[in-house]
Amino acid sequence: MSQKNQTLGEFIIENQTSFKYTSGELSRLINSIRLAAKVVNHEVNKAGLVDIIGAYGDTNIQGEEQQKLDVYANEKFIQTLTNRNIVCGIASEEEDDFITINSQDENNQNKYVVLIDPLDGSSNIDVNVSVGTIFSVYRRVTPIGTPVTIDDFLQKGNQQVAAGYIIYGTSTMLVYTTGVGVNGFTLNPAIGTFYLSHPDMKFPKDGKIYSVNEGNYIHFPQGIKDYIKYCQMEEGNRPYTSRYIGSLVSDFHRNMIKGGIYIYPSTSKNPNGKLRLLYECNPMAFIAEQANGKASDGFTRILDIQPTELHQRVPFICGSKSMVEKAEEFMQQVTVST
Ligand code: P6P
Repeated sequence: MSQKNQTLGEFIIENQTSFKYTSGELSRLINSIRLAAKVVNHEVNKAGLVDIIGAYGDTNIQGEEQQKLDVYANEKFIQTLTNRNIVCGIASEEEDDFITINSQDENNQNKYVVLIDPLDGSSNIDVNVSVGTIFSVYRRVTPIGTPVTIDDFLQKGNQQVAAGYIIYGTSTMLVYTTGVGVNGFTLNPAIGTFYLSHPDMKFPKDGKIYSVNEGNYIHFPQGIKDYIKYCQMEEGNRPYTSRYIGSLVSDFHRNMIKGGIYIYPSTSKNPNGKLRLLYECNPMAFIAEQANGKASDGFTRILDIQPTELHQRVPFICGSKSMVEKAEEFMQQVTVST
C-alpha cells in the first residue's frame, strides 16, 4: 500500500508488479517522463525571466536561440523517450506526423508508443498562468521489430496502458494512472524529487464548479446552452460557480480535487470542438474514469471512440460523474426533441 511522501521512484518499484505487463519497460517509460518533466519545469518556471532577457534580441543572454516553450517541451520529451530507447513511436501535437524510433534496428523490441501534448495551454505562459503536459501510452499493435504504422496510434482510448499529466502550477505535479487508480506526485524543486502527495485521487461524485468558455455561448449546441442555464439556476445546491482557467490540465486538476465539470463542446465554428482526441481527451478521460469520474462527447464514452486521424478533435465533457450525466441528459433531450 502506497504511503504519503513515498518518492515516485519508490512508488513505481513498489507497484510494478500490480501492472499486468510487468516487463519494467513501462516503469522506465514513466521514469523518462519524470526526467523530461523536471527539465521542462525548470524552463517554464523561468519563462518570464527568459522573455525579459530575450527582449534584447532573438537570442538570450547566454547567446542561445530563444525557443518557443512548446517547441522546447516537445523536443525534451521526444529526446528523453528516444535516448532511453523505450518506445518505438511518438506522436505529438507539435509534429504533423508520428515519429518512428529506431526502425532500422530489427532488434528494437520496444513495444510502447507515446502520444503527447507537450505544453498544453502554452499561450498562458506570457500571463503567468499554469500550463501542462499530457501523455498517453499504448502497446503497439503491429509486429515488434518492424517500423510503427498509423494503426499503432489510432487505437481506442480504452486500450491505453498508461496516461498522465504534469501541471506546471503553483507547484509542479505529475498525476498518472496505469489502470490501477490515479496518484499525484508533487515536485520538491530543491532536490528535484517527486513525492507522493495525492494518493488514490478521486473525483467527488458531484460538484459545484463548471468550466466552459462562455464567450462561445451563442455558438454552443442547444443542449449545452440548456445545461449552462441549469448550472446558473437558483435551485438545490445551485447556482454553481464558474471557473475557467483556459488551461485544460489546470481546470481538470482543480475539478478532480474539488468536484466539477469541464466542457469544450462543438460550436458552429468548430463542429468537432477544439480538443484533440488522441493526446488530450483520451488520456484525460482515462484518468477521469480511473478517478470515478466520467468523460464523453455528450453521447459516446470518449474511450470508446474509434480514432480516424492523428490530430482529430472531439467535443469533450469530463468531470464528476453526476455532473457529466446531467449535461449528457440535456444534450440527448434536445436530440430527441429536434
Ligand atoms: P479557449 C489550450 O489551448 C486548450 O487546448 C486547453 O488547454 C484549454 O482548456 C482550451 O484550449 C482553451 O480554449 O478556446 O477557451 O481559449
